[in-house]
Amino acid sequence: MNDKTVSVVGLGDMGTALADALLAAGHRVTVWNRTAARAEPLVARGASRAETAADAIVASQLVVICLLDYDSVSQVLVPHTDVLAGRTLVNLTNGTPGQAREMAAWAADHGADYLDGGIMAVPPMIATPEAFVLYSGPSGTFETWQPVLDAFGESRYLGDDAGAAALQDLALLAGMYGVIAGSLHALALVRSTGGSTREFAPLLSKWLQGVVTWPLAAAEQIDAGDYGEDVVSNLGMQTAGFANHFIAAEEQGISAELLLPVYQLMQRRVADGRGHEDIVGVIELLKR
Ligand code: FVH
Repeated sequence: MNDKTVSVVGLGDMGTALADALLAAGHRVTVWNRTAARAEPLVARGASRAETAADAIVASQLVVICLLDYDSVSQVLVPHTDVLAGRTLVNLTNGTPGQAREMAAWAADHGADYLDGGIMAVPPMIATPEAFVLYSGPSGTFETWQPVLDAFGESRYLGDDAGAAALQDLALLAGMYGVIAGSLHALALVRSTGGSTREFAPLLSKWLQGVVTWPLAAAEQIDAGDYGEDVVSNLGMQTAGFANHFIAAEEQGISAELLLPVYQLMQRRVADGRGHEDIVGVIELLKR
């Protein structure tokens, strides 16, 4: 075992990128993947292949795990509880806050330190300035391993609640999927005319640049619990205009199903007498 040795368990697109980043940073890297052949390119680039997941865990004090989902993490780790003591597991598999907290408690039961993480990058972005990775778990564990983890991109520590990284990961992805959903509708509408989406896309992109700061002002209102009185571009006006999306979609022969849930919430808020407020107030309907 060596300070500079890191094990990577899971060599899909992301695990491979992580292992490559560690190699590039000068670490000795031991890799394991269920389908052994996926380790071969990394071995050619200098990694050592572990025959079993247990061998990979034993090989390094720091074990980075990047598998498809938490079920696969359990399937890989649970048979090897006897070799976990003294190791630090950094689980970068996408999951929920609850799954992360459960995994952290399970790891502690077996004598392992645990950090959960959310990778905010696609594989080609790993080890570039655009990549950032969210981490949560014990601060001492993060501080110990941050110099190694920085190889993946900017490391952002969110506190000792193991679920914090998964929560913010999912929150950021939700924002992304909202933009994707709206953009898909926009592009479908343009395509329905027989027009070129390629010609339209730069205009859509320019329009969206103006929307990227929207969460900053929205957050101010949410924290204050104040959605304004008789605001400009109020919810009532926006809801009246929103109906045109459905009429236009019908006229153009496309489905408006990506927009329907937002419209229904806007209508409910107006029905609650909040039409004079900002659209941000719709967030109150998302409480359960
Ligand atoms: N790729 C991306 O754009 C995103 C970026 C943000 C973070 N995500 C999350 O990263 C996790 C891994 O994603 P990935 O891109 O590496 O995914 P795949 O290329 O599909 O590789 C999946 C690996 O998981 C292994 N695996 C699946 N099931 C099992 C199992 N039951 N037992 C053991 N290993 C399993 C699979 O092995 P194999 O099929 O090659 O044998 C791959 O190593 C993921 O949470 C993303 O949400 C990526």
